[in-house]
Amino acid sequence: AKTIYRGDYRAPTHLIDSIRLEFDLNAEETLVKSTLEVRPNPECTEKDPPLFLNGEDITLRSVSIDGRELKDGEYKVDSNGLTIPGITSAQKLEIVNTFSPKANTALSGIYASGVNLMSQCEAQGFRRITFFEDRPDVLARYTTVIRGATEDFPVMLSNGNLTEEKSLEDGRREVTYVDPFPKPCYLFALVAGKLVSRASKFDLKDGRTVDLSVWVDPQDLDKTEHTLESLKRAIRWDEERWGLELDLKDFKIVATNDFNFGAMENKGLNIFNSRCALANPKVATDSDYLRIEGVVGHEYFHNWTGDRVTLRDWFQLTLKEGLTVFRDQEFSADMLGEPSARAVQRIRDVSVLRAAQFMEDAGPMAHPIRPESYQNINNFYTSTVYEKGAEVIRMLQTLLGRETFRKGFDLYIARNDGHAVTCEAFINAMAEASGRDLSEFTNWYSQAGTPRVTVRRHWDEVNHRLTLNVRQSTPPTPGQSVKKPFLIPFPVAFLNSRGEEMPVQLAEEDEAPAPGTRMFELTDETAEFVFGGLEEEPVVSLNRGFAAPIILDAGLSQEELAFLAANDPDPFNRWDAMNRLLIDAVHAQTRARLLKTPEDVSPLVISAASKILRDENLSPAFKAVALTMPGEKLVAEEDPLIDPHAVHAGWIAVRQAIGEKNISAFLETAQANIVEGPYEPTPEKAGKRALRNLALGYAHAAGSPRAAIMIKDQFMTANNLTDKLAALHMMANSQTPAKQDMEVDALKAWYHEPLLINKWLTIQATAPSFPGEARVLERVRELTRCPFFSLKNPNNVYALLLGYFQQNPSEFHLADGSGYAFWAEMVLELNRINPQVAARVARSLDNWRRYTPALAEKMHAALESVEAKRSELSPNVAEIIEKALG
Ligand code: B3K
Ligand code: ZN
Repeated sequence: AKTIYRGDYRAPTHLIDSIRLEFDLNAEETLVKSTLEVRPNPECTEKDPPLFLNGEDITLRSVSIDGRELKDGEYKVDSNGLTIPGITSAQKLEIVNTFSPKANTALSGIYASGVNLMSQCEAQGFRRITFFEDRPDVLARYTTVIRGATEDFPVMLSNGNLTEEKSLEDGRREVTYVDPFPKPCYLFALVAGKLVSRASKFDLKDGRTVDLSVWVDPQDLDKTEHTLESLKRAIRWDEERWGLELDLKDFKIVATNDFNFGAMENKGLNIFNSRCALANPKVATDSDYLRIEGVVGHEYFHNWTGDRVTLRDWFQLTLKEGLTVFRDQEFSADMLGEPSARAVQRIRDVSVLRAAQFMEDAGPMAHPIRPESYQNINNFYTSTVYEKGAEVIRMLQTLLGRETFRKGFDLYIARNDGHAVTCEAFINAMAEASGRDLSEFTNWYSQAGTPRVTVRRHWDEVNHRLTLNVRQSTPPTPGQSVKKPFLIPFPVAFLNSRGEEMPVQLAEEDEAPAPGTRMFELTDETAEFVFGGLEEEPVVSLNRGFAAPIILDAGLSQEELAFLAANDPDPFNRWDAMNRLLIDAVHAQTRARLLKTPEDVSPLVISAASKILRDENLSPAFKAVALTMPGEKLVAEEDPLIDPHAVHAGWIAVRQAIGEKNISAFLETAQANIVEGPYEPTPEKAGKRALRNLALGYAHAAGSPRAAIMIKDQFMTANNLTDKLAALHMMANSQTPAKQDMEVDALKAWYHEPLLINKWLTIQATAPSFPGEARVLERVRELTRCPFFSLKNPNNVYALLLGYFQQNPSEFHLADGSGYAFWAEMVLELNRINPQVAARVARSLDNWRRYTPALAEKMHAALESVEAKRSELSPNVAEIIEKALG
């Protein structure tokens, strides 16, 4: 496949000022008439270049210029698009084409979802609707006319304002939408079908009243309240925190069960995967409620960071995604209120980054947040572009301070509104607002890989001075063997033996600052800091709040980690210390298994866990995150060679030891954290549920019969999905014979609700198998053939197959390689149906080189078996496989 390089950007040959689209809807075959006002781009340096319009999987019917139909030979059409020479002045171009929504299983362009039609144009779906310059720097004004049978399509929506609505003589209806804002075609949307809505008026701060609505299948109307309320909170927050107002009279959200991604920020008409939009206590857990609020916020915030200020080219993706993730993280944190609750949000965000992005940065797909090249842009909607991109924005806020950052943000919006720009636009606005040269900072945009920061301490007992020697280095990544140092914010705090913060005073300074965190910056490969004015040797608390996305080796002993886990006033670092103790404990147990030298789980980690569990000053929500076992994959990632079975056994041993040594405390905690009354997804109540379920999990893992009874009872009586699902999950992960009945009961009750079926599938895919039971591989394979699973439905695939391939390492990495063979089979099947989904599944074998040789060899063979079908592979999958083998 062809590689596209960032440096090869050329301005468009022609500009398209306006487009009028007329759709005659039909699920089998839809007809599109597109009228374009085209003119040569004065900024194009080529002399009289032909006009090229992208078009894929669509059938051209006719092309006319200023009313004259072009004959064969006056244009050229192939599988990539339409070429028309001789457009050297402004012209009116009329194109008629058709496509089939029903046949569109790639879910890109316009496709059928149940009885409805949905669109998804980002990144390159518009070319599957009509011929157009499908690139984000061509901004046009859209008028969309939709005609459809009244019976099939009682609702027809597109971007902008409804300006006309009429019944046609043939029993169809026609609607016209005009979008007042010029936009790139990736933000176009069309939705039609039998939808109903929950609507509400909303008063903006500037005095205008707007219409908000959430559109769904009729059976989902009772799952839209949280969506609508989240949207209102997002609008209010964007006004208050960033001074940004909604620019439309009307803002719509649509939910669909068939969607490749989480959601899409189409101008004024956001389309959501139902799992990121629909909630009620029966179908959504506490974390679903949070995720929905976050994603509704994310898409809404794109209206300014993405839609009004858009991208010049797809290499700039992080300009809108990193920034908008940063904004949605801040929104979610603000919705939680007080600082310790906000910390829980930060802990969750960092956990996601460490689990997914650090792994990506260490594998064959490692890329800078702004990639230098790609084969298929859809493969670059990654946790690097999104989550690491958000960390890079957050570092800017940390370095410049909130107030200056806000000035820079305002400048960025004001200056670039209505334009398609590059990441430089953001950096330049920040540099100008702060008066600071940020050129050193841009390494974060151009270099891949996670920096390692190592800190070594020297305590001078005579002079009471502490020296920190800091070294940063970043391992090589594909195509980047040597790295320059990064500009890294480096917060430092000191604790005395009572756990109180001490002043952080440089030895050369005369005055001690107030006790607390002090911000420094790392700029070179090495740095030395000498601190004085210290009454005793402090315990250091570094990179508080995860100020930089680095792997920090602070050189802390297990005792110091236990001290921080018990005492650090900074909740993030307190969690981090506990988390590190847990990870180290699993490492120790894994090693003990590999070396066949049994050892007890460190009493330090057990007592640290018990202290947190019993600490009356900590919130339940915090205790729950602090005592959550780190994922097996996260732990394994730090091993020189991964043996998933040894890690699994080590993980089980640590959880069991913590459970056994604290069994009564866990049972008491479970008892004390029952949430009474009707279900509410508030942070306090959700925190209690999380802690109760965590406590039950530990007690159950330690073999407590009482815990088993409480779990069963919870499954039967819970008035909410959080508790019910947690109970089912705990049972499915244990050897109890009662689990079969529970699983069957759940399936019967959940059969008609796709959201619940997906949760059920994930439980099956991520459970262990015990002696005497069928292997998970066999169960998963069987489930792919059952009537409630379809390879055509991305959510089914993510729930079952990604669950198995990516969240159940000890069952997937079977010694005989049969798990990998099944992976290859699924990738090839999906490749024919939906290349984007197939490519996501394909990434499950990315870091095969990291495994023990026996496994690595079999993973390699599976990759080669897919590569052998090269000629059948979509460009999406081909790129992933090629890079994995690379
Ligand atoms: N911008 C969309 C992503 C679309 C994915 C295309 N492969 C969702 C979001 O980030 O808001
Ligand atoms: Zn986004």
